[in-house]
Amino acid sequence: MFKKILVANRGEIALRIQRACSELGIKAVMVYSEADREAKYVKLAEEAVCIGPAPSAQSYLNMPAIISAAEVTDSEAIHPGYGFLSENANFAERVEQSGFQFIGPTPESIRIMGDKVSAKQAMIKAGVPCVPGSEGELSDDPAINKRIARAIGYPVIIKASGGGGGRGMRVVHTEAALINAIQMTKAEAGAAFNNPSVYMEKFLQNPRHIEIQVLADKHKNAVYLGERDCSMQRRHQKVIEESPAPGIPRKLIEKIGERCAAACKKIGYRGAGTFEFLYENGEFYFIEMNTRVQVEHPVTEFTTGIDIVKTQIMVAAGERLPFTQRQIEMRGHAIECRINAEDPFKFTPSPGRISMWHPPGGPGVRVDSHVYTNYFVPPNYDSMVGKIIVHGDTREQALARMRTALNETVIEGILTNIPLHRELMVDANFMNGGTNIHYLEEWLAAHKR
Ligand code: MV4
Repeated sequence: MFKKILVANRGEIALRIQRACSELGIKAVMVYSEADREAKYVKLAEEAVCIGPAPSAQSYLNMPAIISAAEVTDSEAIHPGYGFLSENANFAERVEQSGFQFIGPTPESIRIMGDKVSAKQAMIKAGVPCVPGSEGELSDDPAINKRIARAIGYPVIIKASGGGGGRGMRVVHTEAALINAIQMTKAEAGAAFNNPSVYMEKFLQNPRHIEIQVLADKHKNAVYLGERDCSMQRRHQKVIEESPAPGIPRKLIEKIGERCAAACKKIGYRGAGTFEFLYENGEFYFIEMNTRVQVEHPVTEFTTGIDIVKTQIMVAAGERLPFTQRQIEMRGHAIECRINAEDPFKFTPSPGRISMWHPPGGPGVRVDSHVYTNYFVPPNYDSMVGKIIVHGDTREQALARMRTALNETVIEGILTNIPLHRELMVDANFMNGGTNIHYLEEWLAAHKR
């Protein structure tokens, strides 16, 4: 096992990784920008290295600064967390070329999944069901593209191969609009991702966003840890996640989960990963794979009892997965609310000093946050200041626990989205379960203030 790991991230996930290291008896070296000197995990750290000024481009995205920090501290491995460099294949490659273990999949796996056309091709080959669409990248031939769209049936969606997470997409409703839409998307993709490649899919009008968590080791073992429903989102930012996904038959989840685990074995995947699916009319359609730990991983940790971050570290060190698929059981229901420093209904960021931080507690309540009373939320990064995660025997109990937890929480000095969460936890449709990816935006439009 590693003796020392460098944590190349900030915020709640930096603290989460530091805690996992502590439990494993590993020293965690924390890095921080000039804006993060006061972070809790920096104060807690035995060793911390300043890697640059506040802007991410000069600190958390600064590869030479991070690799130098690993060198000067004699770290053996680098955990990238989520965001920043976590899904950058070139970073993973440079980490390994510098003699460190990258805590994540191989650069090759990251590269395949980063290109959405090659990701889809790998999944089709591995037997994972995908959205019907073009076989790979679109050509420049208008006649061929019209034929593909006709075969799929309108509406179709044009997506940039270098995009993902909602960037570089365009919905097309008629043949009259098709050729121009392809040209526009290609031009934007060339400028934004330095990759003009685009592909076409059937546009699903009212899907849910369901994802499957996987873990794999370096010995061709892979398991799935059930699903998460991440449909409650606004502008591609998830707001609430839960597991299990309400109303989806267990047999169907098991079938798709087995496919994901089998695909991991087939492509030599290792580490934690997430298969993203759209779910509509009882069918799953793969769209993308994330090759990092995700914000919402605690939901799965609650339902399976498995520590995903500890397991990431263990498999990176070459250990075998300490459980088989048969030993993994899902229990109860978990819900996560992301707590953002923002206006709860206008969504304008609200950085600043937190004059009072009083987190909730009690049975089945987990709070992952790096903040504390008198902490200053810097304006330079994502607005998420923490997550409240609850677990109960049933969805109803989890909902009741979340309402209690949100009522207990006191955060003063900044605005947060807790008032929004409190309203959603008593919303009849959310309480009923199974709302789709458009629900929150429609709800906000109907509850204007
Ligand atoms: C789609 C889709 C409908 N049909 N693909 C958006 C993010 C990216 N991961 C894929 N996305 C979508 N792909 C087809 N063929 C609708 C979306 C989509 C979406 C997906 C998941 C979560 C939120 C979303 C919000 C808007 C659109």
